[in-house]
Order: sequence, then C-alpha cells, then structure tokens
Amino acid sequence: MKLKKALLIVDVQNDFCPGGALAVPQGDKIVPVLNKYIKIFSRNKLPIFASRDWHPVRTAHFKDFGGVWPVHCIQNTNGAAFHPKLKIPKQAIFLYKGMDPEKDSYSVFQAEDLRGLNFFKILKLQGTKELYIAGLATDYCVKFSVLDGLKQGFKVRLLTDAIKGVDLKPGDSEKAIKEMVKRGAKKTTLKSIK
Ligand code: VGL
Ligand code: ZN
Repeated sequence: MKLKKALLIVDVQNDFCPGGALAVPQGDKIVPVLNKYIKIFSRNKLPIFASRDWHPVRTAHFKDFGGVWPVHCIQNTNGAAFHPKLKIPKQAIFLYKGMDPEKDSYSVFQAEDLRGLNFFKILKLQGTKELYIAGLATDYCVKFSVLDGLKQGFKVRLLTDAIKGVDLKPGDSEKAIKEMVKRGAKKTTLKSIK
C-alpha cells in the first residue's frame, strides 16, 4: 500500500503577507500554488491541515514582552485570518499554536485542534506516514515543523514552490532549506506530483 500522505499548510495568514504586521516578502505569491496542492489532496481524499499562529495580546513572543517579534496574529483578528485567496476546503483540519503567554512555539507539532488534540496524535489516529509541508515562514514555522516531523519518524516532503521566508538575516531561508534536506526532507514541487 502506498504511504498515507497528508498536506500541511503552515500559517498562510494576513499578518505574514505583504501589508501585514510581520510580512514575509512575497508571502502571498505562494497562494495560487497552494490552491493547486489543495486540489490534488482533495481529489485524492487525503487529509489537509491548516495551521495558524494564534497569539494572545500579551506573550513573551513579542518585542514588548521580551521577545523578538512585532505584534502579529492576535487571536480572532483580521491579521490572524487566512489569506483571503487561500481556498481552504471545508474538511480541512485547523490547528492553532502560539497561545502560551510565556514561550515561543514555532513548530506545528506544538499546535492543537479545537478539541485540544495535538498534531502528532491526530496523525497517529489517521495513520499518516508522510507529510507534504508548505507555507510561511521557511526559516521559522516551516523549518521547525519539518525538523520535528522528521524527528518523530514521518517522511517529509518540503514543497519548495510553496514556501517563503522572513530572512531576518539574508540567506536564512536558504540555510533552513539546506538543513531540512540534510535531515532527510525531500524537495518536491507541483510538477513532480501531478
Ligand atoms: C512565525 C515568526 C513569528 C511563523 C510565527 O509562522 O513562521 N514566524 N511567529
Ligand atoms: Zn508568531
């Protein structure tokens, strides 16, 4: 039997797109590509996860409270909403992360669904073995999610045509991609799976 696959769309939210509070350069450019991945996974009846960075007003993640980031993705605000052109299907499983006021969390493996089930648990219940990961930002949430996935024993495909990075330091995203590949992620694009 073929490996059971799932698609993980990381944090494609308004605040990470141009015009947002923590804009990733060209963050919105991946949306049409993601919509094609969504179509393929929907057609094959495979699970689709969509995570959101979901912060309280006060958190040590923000500059004002000792962290490194400007205020972004506050729960239930427009900045935390998905990019309006992203066609999230109604069967998608929504995951939330970054709710802890005391610490940073970048990996979707620290996220949970509305019932409080964590991502790992849901994947185990489904029998998912292979993750196709895309979204924002390459050098933060995508990277930590990919590395955690590999550590937890999943096969991981990094969808290089559907990621964009913050690049606080120039080259961060390139470095992140190299590290993910070195740890076992396979670079994949739409062309190779259609
Ligand atoms: C992220 C920086 C701060 C991300 C979240 O989703 O990659 N980056 N919070
Ligand atoms: Zn954040």
